[in-house]
Amino acid sequence: MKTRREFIKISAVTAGALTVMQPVMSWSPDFLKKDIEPLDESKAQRFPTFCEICFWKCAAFTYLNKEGKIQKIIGNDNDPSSNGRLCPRGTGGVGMYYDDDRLKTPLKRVVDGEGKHHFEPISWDEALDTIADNMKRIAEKYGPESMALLYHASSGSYFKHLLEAYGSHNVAKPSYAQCLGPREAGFVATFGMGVSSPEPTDIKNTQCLVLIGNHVGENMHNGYVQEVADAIERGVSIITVDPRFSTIASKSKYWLPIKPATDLALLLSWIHVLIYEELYDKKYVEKYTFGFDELKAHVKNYTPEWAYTKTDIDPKDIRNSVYEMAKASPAVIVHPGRHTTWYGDDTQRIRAIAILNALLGSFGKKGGFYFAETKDVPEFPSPPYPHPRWTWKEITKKTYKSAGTGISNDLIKASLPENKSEFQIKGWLVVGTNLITTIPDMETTIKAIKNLEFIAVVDTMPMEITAWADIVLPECTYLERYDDIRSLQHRIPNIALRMPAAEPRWESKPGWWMAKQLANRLGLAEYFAYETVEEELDWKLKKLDTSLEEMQKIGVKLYDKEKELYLAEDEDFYFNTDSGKIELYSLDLEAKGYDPMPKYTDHPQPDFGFYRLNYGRAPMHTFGRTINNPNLVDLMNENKLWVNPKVAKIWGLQPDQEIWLKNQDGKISSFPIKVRITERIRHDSVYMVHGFGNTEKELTRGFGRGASDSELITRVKYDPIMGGTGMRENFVTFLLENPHKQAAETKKQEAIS
Ligand SMILES: Nc1nc2c(c(=O)[nH]1)N[C@H]1C(S)=C(S)[C@@H](COP(=O)(O)OP(=O)(O)OC[C@H]3O[C@@H](n4cnc5c(=O)[nH]c(N)nc54)[C@H](O)[C@@H]3O)O[C@H]1N2
Ligand SMILES: Nc1nc2c(c(=O)[nH]1)N[C@H]1C(S)=C(S)[C@@H](COP(=O)(O)OP(=O)(O)OC[C@H]3O[C@@H](n4cnc5c(=O)[nH]c(N)nc54)[C@H](O)[C@@H]3O)O[C@H]1N2
Ligand code: SF4
Ligand SMILES: [Mo]
Repeated sequence: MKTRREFIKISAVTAGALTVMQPVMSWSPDFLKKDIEPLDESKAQRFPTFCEICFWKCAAFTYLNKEGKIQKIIGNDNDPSSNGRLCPRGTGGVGMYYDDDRLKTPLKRVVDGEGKHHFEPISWDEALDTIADNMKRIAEKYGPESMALLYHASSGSYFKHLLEAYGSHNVAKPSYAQCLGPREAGFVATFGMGVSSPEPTDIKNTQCLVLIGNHVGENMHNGYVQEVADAIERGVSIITVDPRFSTIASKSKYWLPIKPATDLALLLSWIHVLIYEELYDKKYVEKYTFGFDELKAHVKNYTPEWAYTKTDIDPKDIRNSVYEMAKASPAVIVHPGRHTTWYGDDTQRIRAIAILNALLGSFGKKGGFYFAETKDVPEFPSPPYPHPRWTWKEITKKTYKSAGTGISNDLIKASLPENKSEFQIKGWLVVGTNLITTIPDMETTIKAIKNLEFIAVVDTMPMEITAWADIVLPECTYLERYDDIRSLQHRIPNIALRMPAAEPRWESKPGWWMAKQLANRLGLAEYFAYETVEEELDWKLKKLDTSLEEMQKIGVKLYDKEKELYLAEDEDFYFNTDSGKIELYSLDLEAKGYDPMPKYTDHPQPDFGFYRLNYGRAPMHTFGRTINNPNLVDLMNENKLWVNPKVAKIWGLQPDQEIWLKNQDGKISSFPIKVRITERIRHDSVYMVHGFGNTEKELTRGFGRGASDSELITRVKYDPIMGGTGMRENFVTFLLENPHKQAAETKKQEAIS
């Protein structure tokens, strides 16, 4: 087995890889010391869990020390998602439990005579009664459909059940329209099935991995990083397309520093070369695909020479990189990415990626994409849900015909005062999503909130979103609670249990308990017909050939496979599309009035003196949810702005100089950000890690640290097919003096005169 040090090697670019490179991050020796603090596992008490620091949900055990206090979280060896190893954030999850800035009691917003508000602690009874009363009132006045749930925490599943029992299906997660929605829509249109999570990419067996803006190593999805680290060791050809010299770019055979927003040109030219140089998998294409001739005619003029004029990538590199893929075919993966809401034409970009995989014969083949399996978890018996008069589909599906789930930004729009349609949202339940920084164009989100009749927020921390709540409910952390059973797709079907390792601190409570309490108050008790969550889980686990007692010991259970991982030679296979084949030409998109094949369109580029705002992940943080975590703040406590040396010279910027940013719409960052001068970013862009620049003063470690990309994302490019919010068409310029000081002084002057 690999040591932790080997595992994290991929995140720290080794010295000498390239002289222009600095380590992406230096793995603090302190962190490693903390990590190898002696723990006698044989004596320690341990409780199974799965991690909530990101959505990979690695299974682990929480260990208590001799005093019975939580000391450490260690990966569960039987978990296919983590293979017994956690990423630094997962290990640092303990800090979430010990964070004294946590929400401690239910709170209510109190507005004084001058219109100023503050929060007052209240009892659980008062908090739950207030929420239930408001939900009843909204149901009577407008119908239960006018209540929406926006969630992104595991406990959200209990609230979803509550809302559906109450009569509303207006439920959305930011992981769709702000994240992986375009990828799912693009794969569904091509293969008749989405990608889902964890991505069923057969990296273990691949010979060529193509990453398009997918910055694995900074994006720390655990099992994925492990497989890529192994692939690097095996000498697999990696082709990285990224305007930024990312960690993985430094490990790649080809780094194609693409001009931002032009990926579709590159993808179409790759398709052109595969077809016109007859390098595609002819047998596979003939057997499984539909629309090859149309595709061939469509890409006729998309030559590498044409793509060069769009992408800045040398036609020689375009050809050589696609020859590399063809050589490896079918053991090649053109990775679909995960956060794919970039420029608005994102479903079509992913379509091009899907088409490339089809031409390379990699879908359903060893070293390409495997067929993943998921264990179905039975529902605890409860009455059928009432039939809602309308759902998110009425709001979303007329415009975004291929939307696969509810869309958070559409539910937000349906809450605006200017929405005069019959489909109006009047109240929100928000569970574990910091909507203010998560949904682009925060002013619209705030305007919607101001128009709501009621908003309750369930969170663990005081965050930007909790500041807008009428009622705040403090959830205990994942280390202090049960949650629904984790069932993830994988090579092997598997389930995992989360159970508490400690009592909830202060008055915090688990989400399932809150949902059940609300159900009681709403007359929906029969939907939660168990005394304790242990009873509910045990019932489900017994149907899954195990029990709560057994799962409390093992944490993860693996099941026999029922499906083959790959297509057999010449196997007939029905794809769930209109033609029953892999659609290079999409009949469904055509019928809905969209382009059946992806077309290239130019996107705006920044004006003189402006730079494209690019953002991404850092290995030791997850969005804004970790920026106050004492363990993780130790590793990185602010973000910096990556600026190309040429640009720095024009502006006379020095390393670590603090500057403010102003975007194309005049929006100015609340806080300054330090400059990091590096060749690793193109001259037309700047880059920062998302999640910093928090404006919540109660966060003693997170407040005002670095700058927030979210504040500067005021322009949104909606994907016409599935409604995703393209966020990468925002441009910023630099302010070298504190603009807020100037503004304050002007105000003072005006007051005096
Ligand atoms: N500007 C910008 N916007 C983005 C992105 C970006 O890179 N830049 N990324 C997009 C992507 S890919 C995604 S997936 C989304 C993510 O969007 P979110 O999941 O909303 O992101 P976070 O900022 O982590 O907010 C999580 C919230 O949940 C709370 N929380 C943490 N644990 C728990 C828990 O156990 N229970 C409860 N009740 N609450 C909890 C945290 O305190 C925090 O308030 O953001 C999207 N939006
Ligand atoms: N440590 C850590 N890991 C995480 C997360 C986290 O918060 N922290 N979040 C998880 C989640 S929810 C998600 S969705 C994933 C997201 O992870 P990815 O899917 O990898 O993220 P993206 O934001 O799409 O990719 C960011 C990269 O795209 C590049 N890029 C920007 N513009 C362009 C362009 O026009 N073309 C190309 N080709 N590249 C471009 C940026 O330079 C950057 O390297 O990460 C996951 N993993
Ligand atoms: S990848 Fe890291 S943060 Fe995400 S679930 Fe796994 S251990 Fe937790
Ligand atoms: Mo995401």
